[in-house]
Amino acid sequence: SILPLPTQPVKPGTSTGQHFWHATDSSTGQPTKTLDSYSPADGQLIARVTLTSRADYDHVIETAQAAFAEWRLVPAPRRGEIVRQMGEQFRRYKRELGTLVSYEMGKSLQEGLGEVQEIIDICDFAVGQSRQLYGLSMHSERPAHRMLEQWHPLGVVGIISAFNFPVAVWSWNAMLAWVCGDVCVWKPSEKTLLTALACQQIIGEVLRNNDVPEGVSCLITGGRDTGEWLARDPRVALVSATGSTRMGKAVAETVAGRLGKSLLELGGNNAIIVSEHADLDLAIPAIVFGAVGTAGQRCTSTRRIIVQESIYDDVKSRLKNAYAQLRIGNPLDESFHVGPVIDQAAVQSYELAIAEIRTSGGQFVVEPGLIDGLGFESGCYVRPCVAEAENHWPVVQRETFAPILYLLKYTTLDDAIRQQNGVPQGLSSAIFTLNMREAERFLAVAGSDCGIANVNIGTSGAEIGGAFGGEKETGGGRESGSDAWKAYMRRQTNTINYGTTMPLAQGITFEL
Ligand code: UN1
Repeated sequence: SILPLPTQPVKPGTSTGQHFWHATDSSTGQPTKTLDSYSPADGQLIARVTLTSRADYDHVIETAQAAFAEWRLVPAPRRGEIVRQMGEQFRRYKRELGTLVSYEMGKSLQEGLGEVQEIIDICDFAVGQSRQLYGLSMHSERPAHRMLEQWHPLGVVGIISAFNFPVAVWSWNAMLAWVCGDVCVWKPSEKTLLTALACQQIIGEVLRNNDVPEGVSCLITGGRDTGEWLARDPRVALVSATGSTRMGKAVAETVAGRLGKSLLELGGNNAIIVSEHADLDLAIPAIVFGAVGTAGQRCTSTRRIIVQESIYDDVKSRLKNAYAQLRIGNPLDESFHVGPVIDQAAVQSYELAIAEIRTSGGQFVVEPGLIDGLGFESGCYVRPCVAEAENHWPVVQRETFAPILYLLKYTTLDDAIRQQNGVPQGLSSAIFTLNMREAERFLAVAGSDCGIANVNIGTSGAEIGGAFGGEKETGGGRESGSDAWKAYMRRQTNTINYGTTMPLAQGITFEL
């Protein structure tokens, strides 16, 4: 069920919600600002959330710093046990949270549930990781010396997350950061505040039951300014930011200006190469899910398909048929495949891109348009569309967060790979082929330049076990599985002399 509408403004705070519940700004005595959350599904106001003032922000960071001094001393496997209990909580509330994600963000209920499953999966992963924060040991060049490396936590980790995965991306960061011994300050997208508050509530019980110090899990709310506070703040050791390339560049520059660490997950412009050796019965559903899933608002959404010329017309007509079967409507109703985009601004950027495709000379294979009438009153429902385009067009080169798929043609595989790589972004990519040589060339050094490269599956829907992220304007960060945990820790190299002499490295002699 959907959480009831708040009768009182909902206010953010730290993990147990004991702090920062005042109705006035503590420094100025002025009433605090609030932000409204509307569902794009039906246009309803679903929450009114107090924004974090600068004074409250400073209090949050101080609380987080104090919590870090204690939390880092808790043995990592014990921290993992607490994350395990959080995973249990998310299992318990999967339906409720998945429903809220779907209602507040607009993705289909199936995808909302899938997002909560990603949280559960990363919790399980992090529990195991908590016993595997391995450092290497080395052989010293000096006698009676030992060398090793250890991984220590960083401190306060700032997490800036986007509306499109309002809870999963937070959990990739937070669950790993916690087992690593860090404390987290989360600034969710201002478009999906209620799901963020729900996550704090869901884990709050675990934090209280385990006497976790206040400040290990903090939530701050606000827009760009609030994100900038994190980026500028030398008390924040790592800023992990997910969102647009524009936002990421601003964060990266600011954080680099104080020589802080940043971890960036920015835009994608993901393509699928469809070879003449493809099994189209696999390729078509993968393309359609990749392009219309989350209404084209995943950073991994399929935005371009690059099709071998001999099968181009066949793929085009199959896509036309597949799109004709798409049902668009309220995301909570499981008979629909596609829900709304997040808000009116997203509708505008969809319309802008459509106009630009037309002026560039693009032909629509599946027509775009806004949907209105009964059930579509929010004004956020758009038709997923497919346009024949050329890779170099500016509109194709940029990431429009909407269900628009560009159809491109290729002759040779080299040409296909050139087009696939020929965009500023480098997140996800795929090839559909049953030809082993083609698949291997795509994955090889001169193949895809993306952080994710798949064979016979689509560009979206990565599993949490792999490192997630991409190159070029995608920002270079890696989150989630593999050894992504290292980004949340600092490496310390130790050399220990257990002998009775003081030899120097590199054979240098120094006698007194
Ligand atoms: C994102 O869009 O920011 O691979 C994350 C996927 C999801 C995560 C997407 N597991 O599509």
